[in-house]
Amino acid sequence: MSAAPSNAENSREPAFDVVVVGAGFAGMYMLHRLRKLGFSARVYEQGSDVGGTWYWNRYPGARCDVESMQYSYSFSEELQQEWNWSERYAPQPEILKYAQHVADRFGLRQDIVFNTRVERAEFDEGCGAWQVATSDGKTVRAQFVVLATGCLSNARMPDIKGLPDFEGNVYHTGHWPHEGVDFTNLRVGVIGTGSSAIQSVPLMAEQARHLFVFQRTPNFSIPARNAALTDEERDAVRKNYPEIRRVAREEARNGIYAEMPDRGALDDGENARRVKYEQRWAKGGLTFMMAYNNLLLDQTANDTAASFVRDKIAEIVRDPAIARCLQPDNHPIGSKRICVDTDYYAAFNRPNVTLVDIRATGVEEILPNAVRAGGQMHEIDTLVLATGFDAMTGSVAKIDIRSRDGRTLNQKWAAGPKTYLGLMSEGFPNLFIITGPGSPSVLSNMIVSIEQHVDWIADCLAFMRNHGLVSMEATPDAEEQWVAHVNEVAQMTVYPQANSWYMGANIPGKPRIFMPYIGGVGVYRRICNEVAAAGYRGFAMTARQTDRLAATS
Ligand code: NA7
Repeated sequence: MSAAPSNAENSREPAFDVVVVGAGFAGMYMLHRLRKLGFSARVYEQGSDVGGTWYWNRYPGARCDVESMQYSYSFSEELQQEWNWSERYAPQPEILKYAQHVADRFGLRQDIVFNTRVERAEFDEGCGAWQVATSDGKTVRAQFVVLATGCLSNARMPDIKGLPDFEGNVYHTGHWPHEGVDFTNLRVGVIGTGSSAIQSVPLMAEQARHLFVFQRTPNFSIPARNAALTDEERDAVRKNYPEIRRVAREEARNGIYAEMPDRGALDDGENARRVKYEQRWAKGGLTFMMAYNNLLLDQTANDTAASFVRDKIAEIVRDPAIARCLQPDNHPIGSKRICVDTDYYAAFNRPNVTLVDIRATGVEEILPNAVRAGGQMHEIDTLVLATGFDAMTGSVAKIDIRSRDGRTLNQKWAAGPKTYLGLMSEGFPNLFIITGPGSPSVLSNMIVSIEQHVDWIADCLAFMRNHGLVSMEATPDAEEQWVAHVNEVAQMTVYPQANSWYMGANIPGKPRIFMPYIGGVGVYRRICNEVAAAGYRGFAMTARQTDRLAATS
C-alpha cells in the first residue's frame, strides 16, 4: 500500500489505498486515521461541505438528542478540551460549525472532493481493487472502499397522491434550504410526527399563521430541558472526560454516560416508581429510558413508563380529546426512537395549531392548495414533509455496488441487510461499512460507535499492510451466525413490536428485519476486539500474489 496516490487511473495499481464515501463525522475521522497511518485516501462527499446529517438537516429546532459534551469526538484530547459547547443540546448550526472546525483543524479538506456523489463501485477481481465511478464522470481505483454514508441521510419523499401538483413550496426536513424558511403569515401543513417534526413544530407554530400537523402515529417524547452550559458545567465534564468516555464506550449500553439503573421497574412499588419517573422527567432527555434496567426487555415494566408519559401528555395538553390523540398506544415506549422536545405537546394548546388524526385514513390526497385527510380539506400555502429516511441501508442502496460476477449488494440485501459485525458483507471484499446494519449504530451515541468502527478498520488495514495481506472478506459462516445472533438478541426485547424505521417498516416493500445490533456498545466492542485479537476470526484474508509464491516455493 502506498503513501501517495499513484495517479495511474488506467494502471493495474490502485490510485488510492482507500476511497471513503461521505464526509460526515464517520468519513472525517476515517480520513484522519488513514492519513496518520500513511495510507493514501480520498473522500467523496455529495454536499458542498463536511457535516453529513448536520449539513442536510437544517429545519427549525434541529439539534442532537445526545448531550453535546458527549456527542463529540474523543480522539483528540486538545479538541475536546478546547471546544466550547454553548448548550446542553447543541443546535444544528453549532454542530455543523464543530464539524467544519474539525475539518480545518486537522487539515482534512485537501483530501475531500465535495459536490460529488459516488455512483458506482465495482470490484475488479483481476487486480483486487475497487473501480469507483463518481458523478463528475471520473473513475478512480482504490484497494479499499469505506462506506461512511450515514444511517439517516437518505431523506424519503412519501408517495402521496397529488404531491407533485401542490402549488406552494414543499420542504423535506432532511433537505432543508440553507437560507432557511420564513413561515410568517403562511398556513403550513406538516406531515409526520417523528423526531424532526417534534423538534420543529413548536418553532414553526410561533411563526406560521396556522399549522396543521398530520399525525399517523403519535410518538413518545421527553422534555429536553435544554439550557446554556455554564463554565463550571463544561469544566466538570472536561476534567472527568477519561472516565466519562470510558463508561460510554465500555459500560453504557447506548454509549451515553449516565446514572445507570440498578433495578427493574417492577422491583419498586407504584409510588417509588412514580418518584423515579418524575426525577427522570425533570432531568429530561433520552436517559428517561434508563430509569430502570428492564424497560426495553419486559412489556409490563415498559407499560409503567409508557403510562407515566401518557399521563404527562394529558397534564400538558388542555383539550382532553387532543391529549388522547397525542398519547401513543400502539407501540412500547422506546421501541421507536424516543423523541426529545422543547414544548412539543404544549404547542397543541395554541389556537393556531391543529392536530389532524390520520391514523385511520392516512393523507388521502394533496391538492394544489390543500391536504385532504379523513374526508376533510385543510387549505395550506406551504407543505413540510417530516417523513423521515430510508434508514441504515438507504444511502448504501443508492450506490451501485458490484462484486464478483456482477452481483450487487442490493441483490444480496434484497431480503434484508446481511453483514458480519455490521462491518463487512460476505462476497464484497475490501468493502467496509461504518455503523452499518448489524452494529449498534443508531441505537447508540453515534460518535462513540463511529470512533469504535473507524479505529477497528484503521487497525485492521495496518495489520493487513504489516502482514502483506491485500484482501479481506467476511466468511459465509461468520456472517450467517452474526445475522442469527443480531436477530436473536432483538427478539429478546420489545423493539420488534413497533413499526419503526429500525425494522425498515417506514418504507413500503422494505423487508422487516431489525437492523441494528442491540447487545450494547460495550459488549459489541469486546466482540470486535476479540475477533481482531484472534487474527480477524471469521474473515478470510489473502496475501499478495508474490508473497504467496514465495511462501510456496
Ligand atoms: P421518523 O422518525 O421516521 O418520522 C417520520 C414521520 O413521518 C412518522 O411520524 C411517520 O409516521 C410519518 N410518515 C412517513 N410517511 C408518511 C406518510 N406517507 N403519511 C403520513 N405520515 C407519514 O423521521 P424523523 O425525521 O422525524 O426522525 C428520524 C430520526 O432522526 C430520529 O429518530 C432521530 O434519531 C433523528 P409513522 O410513524 O410511519 O406512522
